[in-house]
Amino acid sequence: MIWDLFCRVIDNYGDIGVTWRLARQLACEHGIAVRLWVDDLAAFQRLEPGIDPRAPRQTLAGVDIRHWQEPLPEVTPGEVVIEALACDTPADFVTRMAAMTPPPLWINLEYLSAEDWVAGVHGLPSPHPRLPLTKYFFMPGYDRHTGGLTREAGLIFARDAWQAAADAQRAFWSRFHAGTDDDALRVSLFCYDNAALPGLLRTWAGGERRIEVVAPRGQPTLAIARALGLAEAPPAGQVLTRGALRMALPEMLALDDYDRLLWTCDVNFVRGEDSFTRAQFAARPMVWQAYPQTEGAHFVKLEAFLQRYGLACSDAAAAAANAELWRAWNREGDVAGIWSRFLAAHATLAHHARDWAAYLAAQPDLATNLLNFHRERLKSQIF
Ligand code: TRH
Repeated sequence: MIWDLFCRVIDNYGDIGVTWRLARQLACEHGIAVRLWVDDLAAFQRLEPGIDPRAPRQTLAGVDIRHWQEPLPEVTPGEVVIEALACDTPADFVTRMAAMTPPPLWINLEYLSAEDWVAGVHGLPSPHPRLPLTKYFFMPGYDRHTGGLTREAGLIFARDAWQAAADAQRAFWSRFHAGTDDDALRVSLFCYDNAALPGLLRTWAGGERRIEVVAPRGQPTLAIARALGLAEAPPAGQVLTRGALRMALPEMLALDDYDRLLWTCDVNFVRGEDSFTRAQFAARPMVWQAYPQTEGAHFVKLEAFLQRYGLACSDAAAAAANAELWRAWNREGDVAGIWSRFLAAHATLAHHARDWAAYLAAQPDLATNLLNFHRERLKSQIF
């Protein structure tokens, strides 16, 4: 059985991060022959150093990876065709799909949101205006009425083993902070350019507790360097020290190392979709910056998640401190006083983060839900 996955990198890394995780899991855990079409192999290589950005075709982790350039080669579409994150399947491929009997199951894998309407749209059919084809909305989400979240079979076990192995964590952390202080607060920082950043760094530098930060290079690196008084970003590997703050700005980590980073930290600043999801499974307090959208649509997404996350928290004061920091961070306001309230609630928030990860892990994952969706359609012969 072949599945075709299409991924267009619109910007940043979430598109390929989400799609690659799913492709890899379908191939490795479910034995599916996955053909992954990606338009930007250079972006892919940042997350997976094993990728050759010049190769039109290569295999990694059992996935047949194709550089998406049109016209596509003359291949017969697979049994399932997924357009990830609402990218459009190429028109000639769609024509080929319509000529098959039965046609492939065609899925539009949408962006993740905690909003209530998501469950109502999940699984809905959208008939093609001209061809005998139907596309189905597949909505990732946070409850059993949605498509769920990507979660590899060994993820929770690997996280727990890592979080129990203090030596492995220390060795890993020493890659960024040589001579690490075991009492320091470990923080990962991955965000968009954010006007609240200089204030946050000042707060950290002026605080009583030593803070060791790892901020993989990307959009905010220059802003971080400037906030710390430099004209340019320092070479990767250099650690900047200001008061209680030690800031490492390494190259972007490979995808699996990024998980280890999240599992190691006391607080994870994450953004977009995939790092946010992984931080939830890391079961540590986190601060999310939603992908900025026009007309403030991201604030709606923020509130929808905060609502679910807050309701699940048994300590209202801790949930409020968390929400206050997330709101200020997303609205790019002053976070100085708010950070200390968040930190004061850290132990409770750490408990809550564990409970939340366990709640998510008790639900079927996205790949399993996709397979079940396909199986149901095979049984009923409805495509
Ligand atoms: O890069 P992003 O901002 O991606 C965004 C969002 O997905 C957004 O919803 C979408 O509309 C837009 O892309 C097009 O943030 P995100 O989703 O967290 O993706 C980052 C990926 O990079 C994720 O898969 C984790 C990975 N990553 C690493 O592999 N190594 C690293 O060092 C870091 C910081 C991230």
